[in-house]
Amino acid sequence: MNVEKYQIDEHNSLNERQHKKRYDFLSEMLQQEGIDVEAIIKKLMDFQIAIPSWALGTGGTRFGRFSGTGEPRSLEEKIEDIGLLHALNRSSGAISLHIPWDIPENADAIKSLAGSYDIVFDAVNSNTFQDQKNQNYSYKFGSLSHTQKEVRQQAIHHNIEVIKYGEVLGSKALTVWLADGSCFPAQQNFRKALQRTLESLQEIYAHLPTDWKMFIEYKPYEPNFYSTVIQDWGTSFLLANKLGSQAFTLVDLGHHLPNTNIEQIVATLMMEGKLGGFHFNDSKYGDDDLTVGSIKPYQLFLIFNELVEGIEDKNTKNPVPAWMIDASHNVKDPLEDLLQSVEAIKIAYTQALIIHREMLWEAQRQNDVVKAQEIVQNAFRTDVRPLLAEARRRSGAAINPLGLFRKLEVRKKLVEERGELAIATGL
Ligand code: PSV
Ligand code: MN
Repeated sequence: MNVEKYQIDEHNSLNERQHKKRYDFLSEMLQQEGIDVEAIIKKLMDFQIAIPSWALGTGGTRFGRFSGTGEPRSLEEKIEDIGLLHALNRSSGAISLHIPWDIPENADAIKSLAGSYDIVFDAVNSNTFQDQKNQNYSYKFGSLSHTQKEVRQQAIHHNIEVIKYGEVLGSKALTVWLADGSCFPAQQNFRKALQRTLESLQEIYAHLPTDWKMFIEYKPYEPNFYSTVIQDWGTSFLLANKLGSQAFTLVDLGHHLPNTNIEQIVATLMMEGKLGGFHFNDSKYGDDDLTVGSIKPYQLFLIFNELVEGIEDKNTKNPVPAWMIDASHNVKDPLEDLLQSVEAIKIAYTQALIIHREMLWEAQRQNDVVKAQEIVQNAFRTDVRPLLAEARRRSGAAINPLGLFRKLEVRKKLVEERGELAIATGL
């Protein structure tokens, strides 16, 4: 199914009056504070967040999976789902593919299908954390870091294949996340494992097209529980530096030990021009992969404060990071969950945009701790949702995407089309 333009127009005209009141009130207040509201609206209209191809179905845990209904059965249907999201919010105009979960068999047809929904291909992700059918060697004891050359070669070859798939689709980045590590002390020689990983990555990097980036994702534990070869941002940063100017660190919000100051990591990486990409999600304890902003919205805002600070500072040479969601939906409808996540990301981004930078820098220069806190918390406590709604309205999206999703009974229609038991590939 598609969400048609007339359905959006009808919804918007029903909601327009109330929206206008809220928007006029907020924009007037912000303008009085010297904030360029039009510039923010423009930034919001341009802001796109890639949807992971693996998160359009219901996820599970190692204890089981409670399937949803009407899930996309193919890559084509996943693109159709993202098309629905993008029609509703005009902020989900990209897809991040995981290979081999989502191999584009007919790349031209997939590319033109995506194009018909105004969707482009973001980073492609390799998978050497699971064994595939017909694979010669197992990744049980690692992939790019494996002690045996043949296993490493197989994993290197897979990454090169993933680049090739991405090239045909117009992707411009490869994300490498390794499950490699160890479950028990002394199982692995840390130094040698990292050295082997570097050498494997160097071989992959040599196959990277010149206009591509490589994102190296770190994670402290899981599925290995004692050590992970690329355990933290420092290790990823070290590898990215050794590889060269096309390699960057990717920050996944769920890949930190409790209470890690992620915003400071972001700032450090941006200072070095090495923050390449983001995987958004939220968590209470570990890599919970929950809806963005559902547990720690203040942390998300503080992260965006650093991102905006880094992006807007002309002296920072960091490229604008690739924005992606990496979540798993165990109890919610995946499409509703993704709509909520995109909204949460844009709220945090907007709250960071309304921070009065000059005033904040001055308070920091003066060591006026109280004022600095007031400035950022004032932004955080502002309900910026009317700005998001206005950006959507102007882009031809719905004033209230989730409201319209429910009103149109999208999931019910997808079930009618695909059946109750349609199950997506992915997590
Ligand atoms: C690993 O936990 C991760 O965050 C990586 O990005 C994977 O590619 C993704 O989740 C999906 O399993
Ligand atoms: Mn991730």
